[in-house]
Amino acid sequence: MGATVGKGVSLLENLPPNQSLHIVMLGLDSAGKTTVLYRLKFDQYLSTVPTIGFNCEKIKGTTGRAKGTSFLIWDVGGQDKLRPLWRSYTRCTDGIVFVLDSVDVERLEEARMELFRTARSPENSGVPILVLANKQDLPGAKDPSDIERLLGLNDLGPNHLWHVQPACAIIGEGLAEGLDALYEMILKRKRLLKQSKKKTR
Ligand code: G3D
Ligand code: MG
Repeated sequence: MGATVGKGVSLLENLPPNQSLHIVMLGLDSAGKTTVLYRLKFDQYLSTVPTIGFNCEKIKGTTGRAKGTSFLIWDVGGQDKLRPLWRSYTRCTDGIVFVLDSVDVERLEEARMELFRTARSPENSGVPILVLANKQDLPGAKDPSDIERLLGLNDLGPNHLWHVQPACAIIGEGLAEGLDALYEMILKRKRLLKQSKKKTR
């Protein structure tokens, strides 16, 4: 069966079985993105410095249906002067991880704006979003239902699948589950794309 890669065909549908899924990790500076990346990669806490540019690691899922699946995760610097770069990293991604500091209520609105800017850009249309509600170990951390409401995730509309996962990156809690939830959303999107293609045939 010679599949032709035509215009409008998603990258995902043509992905060979053992190739990595491309994931980009975004979020404001100091939300915990780099901590998440190295916790997933080395299963240990590594102290971080603010990321200038990006870090990239290949990670294997350890739980659920994502077990054994490879994810190539890009951790892009979150300082405001670096955010215009996000656009170039979010082309052709299979999923977005948006890391949030669950105690930083002062910057929640800023985080919401960046999340929506990313979600609404045409190249990210329909890309599933995992919101990692990080730093759940700290007193005053907002729980997932508060975060869902405060970020106004329902306003993302039916175009995006999303999920809020509580996490603590320094000990690694919630990270494998979050990756599995993202994988499930990626599979679901793939199914939906297939169905809608059949309908238009
Ligand atoms: P960034 O890559 O999103 O900019 P970093 O964020 O991974 O560099 O983390 C920023 C700070 O948050 C680091 O502390 C890191 O240890 C801390 N952090 C990350 N995840 C958690 C968490 O789950 N709980 C708590 N309590 N802290 C976390 P420092 O002190 O090095 O700036
Ligand atoms: Mg960083």
